[in-house]
Amino acid sequence: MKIDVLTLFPEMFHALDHSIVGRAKTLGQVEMSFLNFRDFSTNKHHKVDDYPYGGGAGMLLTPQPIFDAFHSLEAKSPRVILTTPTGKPFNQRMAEEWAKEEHLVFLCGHYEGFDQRIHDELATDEVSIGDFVLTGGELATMVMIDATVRLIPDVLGDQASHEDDSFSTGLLEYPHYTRPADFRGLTVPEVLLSGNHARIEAWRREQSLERTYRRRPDLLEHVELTDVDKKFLQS
Ligand code: 6GU
Repeated sequence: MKIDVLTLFPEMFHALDHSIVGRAKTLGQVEMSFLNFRDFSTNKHHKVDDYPYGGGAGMLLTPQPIFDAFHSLEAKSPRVILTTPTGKPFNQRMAEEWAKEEHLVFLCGHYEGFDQRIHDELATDEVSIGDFVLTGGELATMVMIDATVRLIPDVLGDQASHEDDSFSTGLLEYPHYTRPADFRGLTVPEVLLSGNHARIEAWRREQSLERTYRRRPDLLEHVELTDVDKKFLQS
């Protein structure tokens, strides 16, 4: 996969040189480039923003530097993701779809956002990472790159490790425990030590259901519940 990021702060993206995304870069499973669109400004002071027509607070990113930076990319038919708090909320489904793409381009917003012509002419997707306002789209872009790259086949060593992820099943994940079985009197639920795989599976399903019911009841609307699930939730 190729990922191009248009940003005023390319240095921020060194965070992606670490951990699983860093390894994917080293192994050549994903290739990333970070382009500072300020370098494309034809303004003598390299200005990239201007006042909004009609008045109002704040400055807007002006079209010229972003259009020219975008058109400098070798982009056949990329998905172009514009970061904005007014976008569609990012979720695991989108990460799964994006992980299948050959080329992603991220446009990182700043100030009060982009001139609308950038949205209209360049973006294929307008995305937010949640109901809060960030100072810029860089951290949001890193969040989305991380969530997407780990789903590229072979990036996670053990393929099974994301099939059970929270949200992949539609429910939140159940609690996990590792050794020791007794840590300073804090013990692991007995069922997990039982070796009884049917009991363990049933316990995990119940824990997922209960956690989802308490923390994210909105998710339960979209999950196929078995009769056993429904009986448990009514208990
Ligand atoms: Cl994608 N950008 C900005 N600036 N703020 C956000 C966001 C994105 N998602 C949530 N808040």
